[in-house]
Amino acid sequence: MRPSPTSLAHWGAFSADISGGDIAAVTPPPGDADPSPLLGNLPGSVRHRSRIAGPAVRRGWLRDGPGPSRERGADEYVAVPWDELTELLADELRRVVETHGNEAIYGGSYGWASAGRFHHAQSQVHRFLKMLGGYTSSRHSYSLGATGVIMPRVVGTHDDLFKRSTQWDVIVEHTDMLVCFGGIAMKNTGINHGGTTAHPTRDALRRFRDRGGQIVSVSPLRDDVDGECRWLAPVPGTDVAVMLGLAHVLATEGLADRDFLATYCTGYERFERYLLGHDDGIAKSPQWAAQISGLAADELTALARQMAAARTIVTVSWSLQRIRHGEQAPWMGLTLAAMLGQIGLPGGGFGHGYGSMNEPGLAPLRCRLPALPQGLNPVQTFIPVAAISDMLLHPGESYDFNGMRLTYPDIKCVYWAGGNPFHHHQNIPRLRRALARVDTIVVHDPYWTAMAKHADIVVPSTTAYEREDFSGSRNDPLLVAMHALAEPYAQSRDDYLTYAALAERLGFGEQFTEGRTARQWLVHLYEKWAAGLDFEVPGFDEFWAAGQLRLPTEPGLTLFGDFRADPQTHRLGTPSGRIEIFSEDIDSFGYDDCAGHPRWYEPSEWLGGARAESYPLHLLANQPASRLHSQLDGGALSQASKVQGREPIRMHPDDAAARRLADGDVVRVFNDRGACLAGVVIDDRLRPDVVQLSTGAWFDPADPADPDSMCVHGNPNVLTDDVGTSSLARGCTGAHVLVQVEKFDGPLPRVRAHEPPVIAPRR
Ligand SMILES: Nc1nc2c(c(=O)[nH]1)N[C@H]1C(S)=C(S)[C@@H](COP(=O)(O)OP(=O)(O)OC[C@H]3O[C@@H](n4cnc5c(=O)[nH]c(N)nc54)[C@H](O)[C@@H]3O)O[C@H]1N2
Ligand SMILES: Nc1nc2c(c(=O)[nH]1)N[C@H]1C(S)=C(S)[C@@H](COP(=O)(O)OP(=O)(O)OC[C@H]3O[C@@H](n4cnc5c(=O)[nH]c(N)nc54)[C@H](O)[C@@H]3O)O[C@H]1N2
Ligand SMILES: [Mo]
Repeated sequence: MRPSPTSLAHWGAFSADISGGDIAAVTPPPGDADPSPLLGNLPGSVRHRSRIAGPAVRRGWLRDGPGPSRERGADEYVAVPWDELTELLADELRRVVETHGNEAIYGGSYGWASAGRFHHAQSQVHRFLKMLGGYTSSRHSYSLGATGVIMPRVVGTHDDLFKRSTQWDVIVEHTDMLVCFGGIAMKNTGINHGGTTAHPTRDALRRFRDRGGQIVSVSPLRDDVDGECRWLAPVPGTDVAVMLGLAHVLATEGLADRDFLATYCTGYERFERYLLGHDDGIAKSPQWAAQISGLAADELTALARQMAAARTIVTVSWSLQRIRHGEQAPWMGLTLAAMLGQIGLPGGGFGHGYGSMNEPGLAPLRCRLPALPQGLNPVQTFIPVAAISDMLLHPGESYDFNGMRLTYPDIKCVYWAGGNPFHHHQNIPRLRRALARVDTIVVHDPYWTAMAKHADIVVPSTTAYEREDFSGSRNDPLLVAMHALAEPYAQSRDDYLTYAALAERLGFGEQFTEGRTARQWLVHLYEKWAAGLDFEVPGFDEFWAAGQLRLPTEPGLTLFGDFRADPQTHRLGTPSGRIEIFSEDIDSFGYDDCAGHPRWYEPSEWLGGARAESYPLHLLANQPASRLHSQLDGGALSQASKVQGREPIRMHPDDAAARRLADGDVVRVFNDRGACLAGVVIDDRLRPDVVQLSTGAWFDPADPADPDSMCVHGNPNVLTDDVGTSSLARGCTGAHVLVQVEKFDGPLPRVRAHEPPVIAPRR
């Protein structure tokens, strides 16, 4: 073993012991107060059996040429040499462009890939496809599909809600009550895209409580807050009704800050008519909210009064907008905070995503980070990111999005690098049918994910630990040098080299590489960045040898503090320059699923609706505590969480007893869209009738040839509905789904998710 230099993952910096060409052990840096347990998935990941060893082409595609195919996901592969792969792929791209135009390439390629500013998979693929003449792109994210559209319309930004949020130190010092919808899930705070080197949340909450601060967690799961809190467990998906109930108390008991609403907001009166029931005859009172949410009306009344009497911050986790009508929860949370009148005061107001990412609450950098220039996309066509199956199944059809009427393009080639749609997308049976329709699917990934197993052309990428890079994120003070920890596994290659070879063959090699090796790009990006800074940084070699560089950050921020202090100079980027509790623009779109002010809509998947008669359990498909999404599902931490090899499903003791289930049983989780197996964990920290099965178990169909096949491993996206949040944002709604659970008595199918497919040698 030799000790090696440091690297960086989305969940933290580390140094590694290397043995046999793989990571043998990892050690977090001494400066990280609360290192993420996810580091435990790294040992053994470089040479894991699920790695893609070399370029491969699906047998049917090689035999029949490009075209729709239902064999995807069930076919064998043929190993091809790199030169042949480059030739086949370049020819196919040329064919698609010449026959169908660049719009026919879907290069949205959503996903988290890995940390690293240069080798960032999406930056590389987008740069390459732009030089090829462009591609149909995607907008927004699975994380923040609804927020990304609604918040710019009502507060003029969504980025600043996270980047320039009220900082933990300010909350610790000034806040009395932290009322958090969706909790502050410690499991989620390990992570930030690009990498994060310190984890301050646990310590901040400890200091907050030490000062006498109170946490109220509104969440179906008790453990969405670590340690002491007041736990209110509503029926999932009813938070907007709860917020309206609280708002009703403020409005009717003279507790709403009318000066704040008049000075800093617009449209409160229109909203208040709805709140008080002036037009529909339904007062959104605590009693009304209690009937919907299952919480006690008295408790809501008391809570509202306490919130008005204290320095209170209302936080809304990102999970609350990953549901049908997901626009409403952040908008209503903001409205509730506006009524309290504390937005912009230290420790009061609104927060979005505390406990969703290691970003809200952390000081932002005073400078930008180095980044790979990508150029412009000559193709204008885009889709909201979670509309992929809709697009592939309905070419030429038109749809509403954010006040526009758009048309789905006719996609012939799907090009993916750095993401896993079989992890992130809803209704996998539908996704499989959609993917069967295109001519060619190209996937770059280090691992044989389900997406790679549905590809026609499989490109083996290196992992971040087999190449040199640097990385950091905008709310973290360190730029970290990522030294190569191991040699590239088998025939895997950096995506950069793959694109360079393709570009060369397609006639734009020099334009793509600018004549630089990867190492030369690192130096170039660093030096160009350094030249644009208004402070001095060491030269690249010095930075590289030191392993990290500390950058200046902006401490002491309060969200919208500037706006509060001077609403004229610091107008918000909304049409009125203020917080829009009523938005004329949204109202003018006339959508029946998103009105001009926040309001309660019945979710499609919830325990109060008719669908619950057939599927009486509300499944929360939240983020896994044991990994980042589907990444390193084969790692030690993730594997240790499995029950008989299946993803754990947590159930309340009453729900388990009603089905005669015991800890460790394997169950079939199902609804009318699909089914999966999972392993029972009985836990009373859930509201009854709620079950929790996190995302991220690799999709593993019992019969790969059948698109409706059960997943034997526990991927909840075989169950979720592929429907957008509303006509406004069309965001991902995968966090919630109604299901039934029964004991699985059949012979247990083997989990093959992490086995490579059959790969034949090239004859
Ligand atoms: N039901 C349900 N579904 C959800 C959610 C939910 O709450 N419920 N949450 C959603 C959210 S918020 C998100 S962000 C998405 C996440 O969805 P994704 O971001 O698609 O999930 P990941 O597993 O992170 O996929 C990253 C892939 O990139 C690969 N990769 C890593 N490094 C490299 C590289 O250098 N090059 C290449 N080519 N590939 C690389 C990894 O091996 C992995 O396969 O899931 C969404 N899906
Ligand atoms: N360990 C780990 N951390 C992660 C990730 C990961 O994969 N693993 N993914 C990262 C990414 S990309 C993202 S976008 C963020 C996502 O951050 P979030 O979307 O906030 O994360 P979730 O875990 O889906 O949800 C947080 C909690 O919200 C609660 N919740 C769900 N629905 C409701 C509801 O209707 N009402 C209320 N009141 N509460 C509800 C659930 O109990 C859940 O545990 O997490 C990031 N952090
Ligand atoms: Mo996300």
